[in-house]
Amino acid sequence: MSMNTKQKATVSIIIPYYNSMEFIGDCLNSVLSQNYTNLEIIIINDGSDTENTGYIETLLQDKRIVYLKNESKQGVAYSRNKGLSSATGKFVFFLDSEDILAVKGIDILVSQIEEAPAIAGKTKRLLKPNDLEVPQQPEVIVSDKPSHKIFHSGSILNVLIRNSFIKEHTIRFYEETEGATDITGVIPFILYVKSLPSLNIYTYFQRVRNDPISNPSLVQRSIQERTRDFVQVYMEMNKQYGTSEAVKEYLDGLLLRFYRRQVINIFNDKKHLDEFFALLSSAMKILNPASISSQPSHIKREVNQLRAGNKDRFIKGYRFHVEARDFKNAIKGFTRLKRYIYNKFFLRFPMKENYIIFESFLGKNYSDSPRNIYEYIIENSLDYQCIWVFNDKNRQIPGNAKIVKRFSLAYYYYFAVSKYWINNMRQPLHLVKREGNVFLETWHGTPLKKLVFDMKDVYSANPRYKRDFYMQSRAWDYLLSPNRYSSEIFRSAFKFDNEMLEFGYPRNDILYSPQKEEIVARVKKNIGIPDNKKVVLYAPTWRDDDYYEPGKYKFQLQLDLHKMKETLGDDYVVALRMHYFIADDINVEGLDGFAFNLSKYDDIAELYLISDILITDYSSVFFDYANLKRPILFFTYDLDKYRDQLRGFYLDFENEGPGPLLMTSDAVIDAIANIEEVKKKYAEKYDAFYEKFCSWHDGKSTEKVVKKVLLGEEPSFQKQTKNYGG
Ligand code: C2G
Repeated sequence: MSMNTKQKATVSIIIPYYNSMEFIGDCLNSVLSQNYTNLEIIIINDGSDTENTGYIETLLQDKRIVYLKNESKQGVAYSRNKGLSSATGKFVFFLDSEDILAVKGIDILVSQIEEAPAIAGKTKRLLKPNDLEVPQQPEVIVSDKPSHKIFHSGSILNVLIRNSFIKEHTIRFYEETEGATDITGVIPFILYVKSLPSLNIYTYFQRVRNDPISNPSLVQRSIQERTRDFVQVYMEMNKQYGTSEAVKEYLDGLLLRFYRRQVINIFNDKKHLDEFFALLSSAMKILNPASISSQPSHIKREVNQLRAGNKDRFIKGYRFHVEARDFKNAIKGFTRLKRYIYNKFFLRFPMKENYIIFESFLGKNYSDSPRNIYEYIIENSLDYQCIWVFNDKNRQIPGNAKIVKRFSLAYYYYFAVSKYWINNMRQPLHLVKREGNVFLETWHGTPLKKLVFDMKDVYSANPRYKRDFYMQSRAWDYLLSPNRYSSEIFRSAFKFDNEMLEFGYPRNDILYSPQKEEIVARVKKNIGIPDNKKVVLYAPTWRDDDYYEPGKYKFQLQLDLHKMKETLGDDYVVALRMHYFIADDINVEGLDGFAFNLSKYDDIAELYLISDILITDYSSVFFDYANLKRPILFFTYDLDKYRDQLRGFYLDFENEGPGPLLMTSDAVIDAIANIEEVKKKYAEKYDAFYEKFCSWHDGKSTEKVVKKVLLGEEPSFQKQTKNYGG
């Protein structure tokens, strides 16, 4: 069969690698498991740091791997050139170290190339794991496409190239820039090859990295850096190959494509105006004017002004273009229109110095630290106009706060004019903060599960999660911290570098209140829990992988409530409290008077107060509950999966946890029946736990926060200096 003769040809796969440890394993696996085995795998370590270098060196067992190393970072072009110099295969294929080859990808490309100098496969963007399962066409179809179409994005990836073609035309990448260097390797194809075969089959998965902040890929660098590189490459290639009509047309096409997609963002920051006007102007001056004939009229106008070097008119036109785009977007729907009004009008209204806008758990509750801060203001008759955000416009709360419905026009108005924003979660990305605004982020718990930049995941439900989080948290002037352990985590996980208020959580003041007993009596009465019954509170968290849609998570109750009632019903009742992300309703039918579904109850702190025992899993609730020094049981039926696959923990939970980890409903019932023994057994661990996580709390956290943030007083108490480790 002809297949066998083709199998003999070696394919050199060139993989430049720079600090992308979390991806290279998948990348190499996809290469090593190709059914086409005659490979020469050339990895060029571009001066990665020690940890990354160590990691990659542990992967190099296969004899087909050629490992090259740059002493310091030289860039992708240099590395690819180095790879090319040592490539001995009949074919060459460039693969990036975060990307993945499709099963049989190389086989299909080799079997279809015939005599062509190169062949292109189809590329799929890789955002989430199931993108790898994209359905393939049942039959391989090869069609001829013009070279400039194959390389329309300027990328050299996912093209199997005949090495003799590379040698004949001395293909090399331009090393003077970091980005846009692929183009330089593409030029010979544009010069010498009219069309190339192209497949209808996915052969390459190109990962969209989810952490453009700590580890940006080349295409995720700032628009300014990318523009500088692009223009430099454009000019240089024009100098070298501009006399070829085909290359000129190709380069001009790339320039116009880049301009149309990116220019709207380049001038966001006025300080770049002169530099980028000059840069773009110099590039546009050598553009062939015929190439703009098919462009829309505003692009034509802008390009002509750039060519004429007419800065003032260009800026005017450009601003008009931006305004027109914003307006066009705004009138696409009421939601967009409100955002537009917020940006263009409300933000220009005078700021109200004594307005404070509060939100807790995305407008679902009147709760958490924002509530305590608000109540401190009312109790002390401080002169502020308070505004609360709720999903339900008819919410009633104490005091005379203005209630606004989340995302209504009034909501935007009050966010725009209020000097103070107090929120326990992230604000929507589109709520741009104005100058002079003070944002107090209270956050909502001591972290157990890994957060944001400490999450090593390569995929996530929202690939923009890390970037968005980063942008949102830049707006926080103050972040509350409940303990030293959290302060350290917030610095690394959020990359938070503004002021951390290490006062403990206002939400926990109630747990130290002198009126505790009255509160308990009132709350129990309101709920209908008899005085003579003890309360077990079950408050689990949510699972990242179990949802109906983003923000709406499933929860399957694993506690056997009927058995609990039988065994413990004489002494206890159970308060069930699901996380605010849980959409499933808990069924308490037939359990009247024993099980109370309090998932919609406003403030969990009141439920802590009325309960004698807490059952939770991986929720931060136990860090707060421990302030009460009451027993805690962990119902961790899915511990391995949760810890190892979903999130990973900051804490040696099994050893440091202030209570037992129980895997079955029966074990939980048993522990409750023998709670005195559990208490004794965990007494020592509990004390250590309290010391590490609760000891900043003294019932006065709210006062400290208000004095610092609103009244501008420096706290008069001693700041904690003891280092608790962790
Ligand atoms: N919560 C609640 N009821 C639950 C679970 C949580 O009212 N059944 C509230 C508690 O105030 C808790 C907070 O929501 O402290 C955060 O819940 P977690 O279960 O810890 O989960 P998450 O919302 O993912 O936040 O740094 C902490 C983390 O970000 C955790």
